Amino acid sequence: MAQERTFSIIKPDATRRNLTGAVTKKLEDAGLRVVASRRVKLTQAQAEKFYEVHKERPFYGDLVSFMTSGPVVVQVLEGENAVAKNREVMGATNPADAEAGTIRAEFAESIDANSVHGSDSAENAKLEIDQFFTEDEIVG
Ligand code: IDP
Ligand code: MG
Repeated sequence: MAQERTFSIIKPDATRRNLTGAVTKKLEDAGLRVVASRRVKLTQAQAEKFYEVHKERPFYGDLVSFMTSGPVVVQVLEGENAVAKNREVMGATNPADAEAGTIRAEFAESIDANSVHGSDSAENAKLEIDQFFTEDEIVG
């Protein structure tokens, strides 16, 4: 498969515990390249827009609060089959179900404070990347 891009967020539970490097190492060890990265504190509006697909879910309010509770690191990852590869190295949403060695198995605190976000499709990856980065900020 050709090179592909995906979007990643290192979530507030991970930045709070100083795990930015440890999480990034897992991504790099999986063959993903960080081609853009920025540490930011999401605004309420940014978090609401980013998680709009989950608006009707009961956890939406808590999710937006959590994602604005501290700094995050937004990243563009590049590599072969990057969307699927990132989902694999992230592990299942609930860390209790995540495979050993995955980011969530090793680092997540709970199903909501689960250390990382990763796009679930190439189409969503493009939309998510476009929310945070311009093309000239992505250097492959
Ligand atoms: P994903 O992050 O593995 O793609 P999604 O289903 O897209 O999982 O959910 C987005 C985020 O919402 C999760 O990463 C997690 O932080 C939070 N979340 C998902 N399900 C629950 C839940 O049942 N309770 C609380 N938070 C949840
Ligand atoms: Mg998702």
